[in-house]
Amino acid sequence: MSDAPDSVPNQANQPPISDAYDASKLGKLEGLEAVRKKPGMYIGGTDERALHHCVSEVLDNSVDEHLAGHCSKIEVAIHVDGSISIRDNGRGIPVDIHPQYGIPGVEMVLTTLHSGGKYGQGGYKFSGGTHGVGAKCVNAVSEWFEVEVSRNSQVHHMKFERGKTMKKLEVIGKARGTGTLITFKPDAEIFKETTVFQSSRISQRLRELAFLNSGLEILFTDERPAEPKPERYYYKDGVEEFVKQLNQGKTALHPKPVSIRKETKVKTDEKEAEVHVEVVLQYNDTYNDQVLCYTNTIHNPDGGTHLSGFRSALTRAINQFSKANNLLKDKDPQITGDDVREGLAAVISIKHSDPKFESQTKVKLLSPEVESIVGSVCYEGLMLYFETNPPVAKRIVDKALNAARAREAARKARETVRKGALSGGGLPGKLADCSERDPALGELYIVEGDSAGGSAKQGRDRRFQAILPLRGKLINTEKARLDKVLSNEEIRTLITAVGTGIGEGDEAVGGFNADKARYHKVIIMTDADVDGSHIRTLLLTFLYRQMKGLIERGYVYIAQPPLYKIKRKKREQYVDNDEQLNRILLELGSEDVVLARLADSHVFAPAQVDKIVENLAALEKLGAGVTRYGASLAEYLDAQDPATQALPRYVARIREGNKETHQFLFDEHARSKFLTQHGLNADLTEQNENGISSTAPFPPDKKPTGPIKRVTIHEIYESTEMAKLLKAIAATGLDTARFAASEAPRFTITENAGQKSENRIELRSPLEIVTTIRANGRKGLSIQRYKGLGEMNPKQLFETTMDPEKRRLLKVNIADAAKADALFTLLMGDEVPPRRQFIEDNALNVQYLDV
Ligand code: 0RA
Repeated sequence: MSDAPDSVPNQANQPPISDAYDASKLGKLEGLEAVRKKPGMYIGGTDERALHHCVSEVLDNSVDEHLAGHCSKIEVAIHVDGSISIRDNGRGIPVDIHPQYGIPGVEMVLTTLHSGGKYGQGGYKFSGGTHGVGAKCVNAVSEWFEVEVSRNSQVHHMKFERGKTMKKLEVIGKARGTGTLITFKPDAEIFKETTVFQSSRISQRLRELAFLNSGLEILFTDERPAEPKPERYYYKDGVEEFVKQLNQGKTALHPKPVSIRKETKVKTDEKEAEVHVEVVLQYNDTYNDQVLCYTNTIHNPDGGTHLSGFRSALTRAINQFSKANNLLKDKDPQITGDDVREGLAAVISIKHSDPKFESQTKVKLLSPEVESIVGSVCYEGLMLYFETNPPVAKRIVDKALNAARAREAARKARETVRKGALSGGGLPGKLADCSERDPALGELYIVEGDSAGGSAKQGRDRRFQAILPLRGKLINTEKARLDKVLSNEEIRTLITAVGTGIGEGDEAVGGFNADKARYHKVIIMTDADVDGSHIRTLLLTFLYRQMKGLIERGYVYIAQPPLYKIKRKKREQYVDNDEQLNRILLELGSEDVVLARLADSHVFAPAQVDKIVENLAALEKLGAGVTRYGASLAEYLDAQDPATQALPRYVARIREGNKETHQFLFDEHARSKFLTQHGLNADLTEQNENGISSTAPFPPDKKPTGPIKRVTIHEIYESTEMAKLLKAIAATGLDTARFAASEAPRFTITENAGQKSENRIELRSPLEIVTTIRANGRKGLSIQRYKGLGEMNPKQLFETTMDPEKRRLLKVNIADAAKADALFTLLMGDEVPPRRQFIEDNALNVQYLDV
C-alpha cells in the first residue's frame, strides 16, 4: 500500500469519490508519499519538535480563519490515546467538488501537495501557515486523521490513514454553525523518538496565540491525566496584556504599556504588500531585556528586520528626547542601544502579506522594507508618547543613563574576574578536577550541597569526572546587575571552573568564548525537591544569561537521580519514575503466581500471564477515556462487536435529573442516527433545543422549564488502540467476551504457588487480574522515596546518577531562547506565588527548559 505512485493521491483500490472523480485529472497533483519519504523537508524532521510542529500546522489554519475575520474560538484537546483534536468555528473547509480536479475541496486541501489555486491558501491576506502544505503534511504523517466540517447546515466527515483516504466525504448529520474539527494520531512509524505530546509546550503556544490574536478564545484540555484541568486563554487587549504578563512579578516603571500601531502599504519588487505593525513596550525595574518578535503570529527567535528597526528607533527616540530636554550632563557617557534596553519588555508583532524569512523555520525575518517601516512607525509613536508623558519619558532616560554608568562598573568587575580566573589565581580549591585534559571527554558535575558533593567526589570516576560542590545561596541573577552577580563567591567559582568567561563582548575583557570550555559536559546535579529545582533554575538562569553559548552547543545537562528505592527481601532496586515503578510492581506481582481459568481448569503459562498483565494494564490506562464520561470500562469493552471486533467510537451520555444512562455508538452513522432520533445537531458544541452541549450554555431566551434532559456525545479516540489490545489479549487464550463481573468466580490467582504461604484468590472479571497482581507486587515491598542526593552513599550515587553506562542525562537545549527567557522570568520574578506554584507543579519536571 505504501508504494502507491507519487502522482496518485488516493489508493487505487478506493472507489471513485464522485462521477467527476477521474484519476487522469489528478495528473498534476502530487501524492503524500513524498511527505512520508522525506518528512524533514515538509515538517522539519521526525523528532519531538517536528511532532509539535504538526499541531502548529493545523492550528495555523484555524488562526488564519480568525485573521480573516471568520473564527472566534478554537478548542484543542489531547486525548488519552495520544491523539489530538483542533476545532474551530471558522467557515469550514470547502466541501464542494473542485471544478478542475473533481474531488471535494476538503480532500484537495488534505491530500494533495498541489498548492495555490482555488483551495491553496484559502484566500488569506496574512498567513501563518506554510501556504497550502500544512494540514496535508500532518495527514501524511498520521496513523489516522479525521476531519469533520460543519458547513451548509451539515456535518461532513472524512477519514484518512497515513495520508490515504479511508472514508470518502459523507454527510453525517445536521450542523447549526460552521467550523472544522481535525483529529489526528501521529504515526509512530514516522516519529521514531516519541509520539507523546507535551502539554506544556502546546499550552504555551496556545497562550501565545491568544495574546497575539486579541479576542480569539482558545480552550485547551489535556485529557490524559486522571483529573483533566481545562485551560482557557482569552485576552481582550491582546499584545498589551502579553507585555504586562512579561512584566508580571516585576515593578513597572509606568503603569500602562506604550502601544504603537499602524497599518501601511508598501511596494516591493513590483508587488504591493500590506504591513501592519503593532509594538507594545513597558519598562520594569530589572536589568534585562525581553523583546519578542512575531511575523503573522510566528515567533522569530532570531529577530530580523522588525527587531533592528525597533531597536534603532528606541535608541534614537530616547537620545533625541534627552537632548531636546537637556537631560544629559557633560560627564555622562553616551546612551547606547544596550542601555536603552535595560529593563525593557516588548512585543513586536507584524502582519505582512508577503514576508521573507531566512529559512524554512522562520526564525528570522529578512524582508528589507520592514526595517524602515517599523523604524519610522516606532520613532514617531515613541516621540509622541514621550511628548505627551514627560514624567515617564524622564524616568526612562534616567534608567538608561544609570545603565550607561553601570556598564563601566561591570566592565571593570569582569576584568577582575578574568584576572582572578586566568592569571595566577588558578582553579578554585572547591573544585575536584579530573585528570582528563581533553575538554571533549571531561565532565563537570555541579552538585548541590557539601554532603552530596562529598559523596560525588568519592564515588566519581576521577579520570574524567570533576566535581564542584555549590553551597549556600546562589545569587538570583535575574534581579541583580552583573557587577553584583560577579561579586558572589559561588558564581565566581563556577565561572573559573567552566573556563569560558561570561557575557557578551570581547574575550579580552572577560567575554564569553565557548571554545575555552574546560568540559563539554556541564552537569547540574540537584536534589529532587523544591529547593533542588530552585537551585537548578538559578543555575540555568545564570548559564542562560551569561554563558548562552554553552547551552547552544549542547554542553549543559541535568542529572536525573532515581526517584525511589525499592526493597524486597534482600533485593534493592532504584526506580527512575512512576511509570517504571508501576511496571516493576506488575513484574514482581506476577512472579510465583499461577493464573487459572475455572471453567476448564486451564492454567496460563507464565509468558502468557506476562502478556495478559501487560495488555490489561495498558487497557486500564486507556480506559480513562471512557470512565471519564460516566460509563464503566467493563460495560464499554463488553459492547465490542463480536463480528468485527470493533469497539464503539462514541459514547452518548443521557442525563435527566439524577438518572444517567449510556448508549454506545459504533461509528458516524450510528451517531448520526442517534442524533436524528433525539432531534439534535451533529455539532454539539453549540446549544440545541433538547439538550445542552459540553461547552455552551443555554441562551437566555431558550432556557427550558422543568427537568432538563442533557444529551452529550463523546468520541472515544482510544477505541482503535483498545481493540488492538483486546486482540492481543485474546491471542493469549483469555476470553475477552465478558469483562463485567460475574456471579460465580471465573479465574483464580494463586500467590506463592507451591509454598507454605500459598494464597488463592478468586476473580470474577479479567480486569481484576491486574489489580490483584499489582497488590501482590506491593506485598513485602518497601518503597522509599528519595528526597536528597545525600541519602545515597558514594557508590550508589555513582551507579544511579553518574555512571555513563547507566545514568540518564537530560540535555538542556534552548532552541527557543525567548520562551525559556520568559520562563526564567516567571521563576525568578519578585512575586512568590506563581514561582512556588510552578516549582511545586514541576518538582521533577524540566521539560519546559528542554524546548
Ligand atoms: C480553504 C479555503 C477556505 C477555508 C479553508 C481552507 C479552511 C481550512 C481550515 C483548516 C482548519 N480550519 C480551517 N478552516 C478553513 C475558504 C472557505 C470559504 O471561502 O468559505
